[in-house]
Amino acid sequence: MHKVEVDVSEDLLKVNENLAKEVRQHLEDHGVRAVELLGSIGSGKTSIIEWIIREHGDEYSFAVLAGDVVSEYDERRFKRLGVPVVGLNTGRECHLDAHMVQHGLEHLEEEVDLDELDVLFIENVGNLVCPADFPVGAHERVIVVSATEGEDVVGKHPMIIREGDVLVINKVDLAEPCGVSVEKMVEAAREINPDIEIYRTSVKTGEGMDELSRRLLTL
Ligand SMILES: Nc1nc2c(ncn2[C@@H]2O[C@H](COP(=O)(O)OP(=O)(O)O)[C@@H](O)[C@H]2O)c(=O)[nH]1
Ligand SMILES: [Mg+2]
Repeated sequence: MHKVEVDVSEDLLKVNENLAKEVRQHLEDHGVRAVELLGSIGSGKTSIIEWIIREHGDEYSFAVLAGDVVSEYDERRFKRLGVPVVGLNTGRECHLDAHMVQHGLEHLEEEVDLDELDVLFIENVGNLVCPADFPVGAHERVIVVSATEGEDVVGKHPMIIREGDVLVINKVDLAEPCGVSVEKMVEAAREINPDIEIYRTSVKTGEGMDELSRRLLTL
């Protein structure tokens, strides 16, 4: 069997990396901490952000950049929480890039003064492959997988696991009915990236959510 590997142009990656640094600097100039969530569609990214905003909206000032290929579902969900949100539709692209985030921030700044924000959540497009090479300037890259995706989901996506600061294994309430061992997912992740910090959560039951929030909101 032939294996064909496709390299994304190094120039393109370099341009993105430089823009990501600019985004990060701009956010830091205004004292904003940015947390990016990456993972498959349905893993629970929006639910996790919603939970944190509901629980901590009194203590912190939040805003969201909601990435999606075409739809506005998530943008509407965040709007219902009353936080400033900008939707970023990528069209045919399967990931956000720093350029899009820079534009998103310009729109956000029409709505809110960055100096008044504490935390910016960036929800990337639902995909565990494409975003790996495209940092967007966030302080933390949080990979969200769910127990319902099966034990192999971690081992099948080593590139993104290597890029992550934090791994969330969500929907642990459904691990048993799905016959999935969360511990095997943890082991697979540790093998790929021994430094990644791992949280086991259920947005449904609240399990692990306080610990995760504390970690993500540490300023
Ligand atoms: N049982 C269970 N369902 C969850 C959990 N987290 C999210 N969901 C559900 O999974 C679906 C997809 O969640 P969503 O946050 O939209 O995923 P996203 O595509 O990653 O943003 C929704 O119906 C959520 O209610 C969880 O921990 N347990
Ligand atoms: Mg979502």
